[in-house]
Amino acid sequence: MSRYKISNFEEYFKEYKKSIKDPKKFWDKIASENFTWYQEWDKVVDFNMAEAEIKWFVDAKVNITKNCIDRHLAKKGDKTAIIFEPNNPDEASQSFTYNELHQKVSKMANVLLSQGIQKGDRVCIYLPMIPELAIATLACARIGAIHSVVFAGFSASAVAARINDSECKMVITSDGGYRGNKTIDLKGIVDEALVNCPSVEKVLVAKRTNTDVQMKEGRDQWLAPLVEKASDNNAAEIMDAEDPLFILYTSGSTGKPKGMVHTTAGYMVYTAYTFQNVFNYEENDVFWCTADIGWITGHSYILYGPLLNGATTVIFEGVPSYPDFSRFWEVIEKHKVNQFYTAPTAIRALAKESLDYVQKYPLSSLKVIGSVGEPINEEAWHWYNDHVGGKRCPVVDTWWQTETGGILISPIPFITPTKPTYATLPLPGIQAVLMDEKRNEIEDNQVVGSLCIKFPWPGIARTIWGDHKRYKETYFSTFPGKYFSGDGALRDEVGYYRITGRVDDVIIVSGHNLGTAPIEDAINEHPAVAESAIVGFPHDIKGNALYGFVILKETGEKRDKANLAKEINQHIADHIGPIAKLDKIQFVSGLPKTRSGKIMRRILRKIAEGDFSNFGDTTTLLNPEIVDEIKNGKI
Ligand code: 7RM
Repeated sequence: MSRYKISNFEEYFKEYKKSIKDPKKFWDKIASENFTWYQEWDKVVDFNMAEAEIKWFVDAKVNITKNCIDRHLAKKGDKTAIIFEPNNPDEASQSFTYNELHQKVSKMANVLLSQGIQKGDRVCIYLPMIPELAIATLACARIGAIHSVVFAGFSASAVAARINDSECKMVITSDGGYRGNKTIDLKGIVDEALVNCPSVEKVLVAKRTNTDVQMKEGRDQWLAPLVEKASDNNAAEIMDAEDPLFILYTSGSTGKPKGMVHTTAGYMVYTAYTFQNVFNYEENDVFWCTADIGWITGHSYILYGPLLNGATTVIFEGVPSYPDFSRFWEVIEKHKVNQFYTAPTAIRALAKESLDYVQKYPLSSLKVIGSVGEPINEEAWHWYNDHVGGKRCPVVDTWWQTETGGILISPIPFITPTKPTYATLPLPGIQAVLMDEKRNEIEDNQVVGSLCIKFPWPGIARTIWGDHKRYKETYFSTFPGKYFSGDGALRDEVGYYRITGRVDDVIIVSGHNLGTAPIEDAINEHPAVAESAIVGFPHDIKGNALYGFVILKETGEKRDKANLAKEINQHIADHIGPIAKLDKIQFVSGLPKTRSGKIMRRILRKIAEGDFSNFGDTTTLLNPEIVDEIKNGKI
């Protein structure tokens, strides 16, 4: 499974050129050499970007779980597939070999079939980060049911909206879940959601917390007895390459959540290829991605990417701050993790705490460390590189989206020289371009443009469930013929990309187009600052002015705020230029964040504008209480 591995920088350029010159040939070779197919394709790709119609490996037949599991059994049936690390460090961790995973997924697949689930049916999975989550997800894929995993932190109304949008027939949940020192009543939330979900016929309930829950007669069943009775013999369903594999909802800043649909073969090929190359996975390595399987990062790089490569992948139930801020480092040490993949929001939160937490652990098993989800600011990058990676592990700053299925822009470790705040170069097969407002391709360096991809890649989502028109309008209409990511980026003189934030968040000050990330980066460089977010607000002369929300480190808390504000502005003037100075600076104790850790700038913008009337959909906020604090402190 390492036939598609890139081994030096020259080879990267060679592969990249080949992939652009003849994408069909490039993906054809990767797909045919590295997977098990029931039947190969007639055509590698068929597409019409204007209509947002994309098909890969046309007419091929495949089952992704055959490739994730069965294919490895002959040679590595006894290798550990999954390590489960519980929320509470006093509870024993568990591990499952590929043989055991095969048995569990087969049994679960038979349970689903016996409960009337058929190919094409939608199954909502609302589980904490326990082994059953991985097993249920793979079991759906095995029988061709479309999984819709909903992050187990969402509220009843958010769950109901997602279930109804895709008319799920079944919900798989648990009695409860642990997260840090909290216990979450998942079954209660499901019961509340299902009052308004007519499509759901059955609910299967895993046991985790042993909480007393209500079981609705005729609808709800405990999972364990069903699994126990089920046969472990399951012939995987033969799927068409373009049969939907899953739906995953992404909130976006406006409108109802979009059910992104990923299909079988393209997603399989793309996640496997990118996992291998971006993390330089080597046999016997232990890979840990700290995301939740409820997000695309978990789908692609906890489950599918690692398992397709026969890797050992860690499923972590807990949070970075429980029982204390050393938990990540303790788990790395305990399981001798080799590749570690997390988000800037976690890195910044941990960097705020005492260095003792991280320095207690040698972390010498680490080889590659990754970042995803937001732009990683320079200070956080260095902290991660110095204190976690010990300056020996390449930092892979990976840019991608729910819609892209897998990583599109990232360094290849030990090959691409890294540069803080730059996601660096597009992976082979990815034709990235920057577009200006006049819809022309930008050739210059250091100009913010809209980041687009001008040729399809196998992992791209194919549609929005039930709303192809919205899919086409959102991603393929702004720049006709191209996929528009919604993100802004800069390109340097060697062609490295730096993501500057969502283009909706770009602020034009006196005619200058400044991304949010580079300015926040400069603010965060101030020694007293832990984190920041900037937004624009209307200004008579400049058009827009900048409003900064700043979280201080403990040292900063003790200082005179007026002086600090001056220093921060001086800092910005020195690092970017006086043009980027903030008109207003408000010190806050936190920033409104989505449950996946991204700053919700939309709310900050409203506050900066003094418009407290309607903050839009705030159900995906992790910390709604912070909104009032910020509102009340507005300057
Ligand atoms: C994987 C994921 C997608 C949005 C995307 C960006 C932002 C993600 C980076 C990043 C700068 C990165 N999927 N984003 N990775 N920005 N550098 N390395 O996060 O659908 O939940 O979010 O996240 O704005 O469009 S997502």
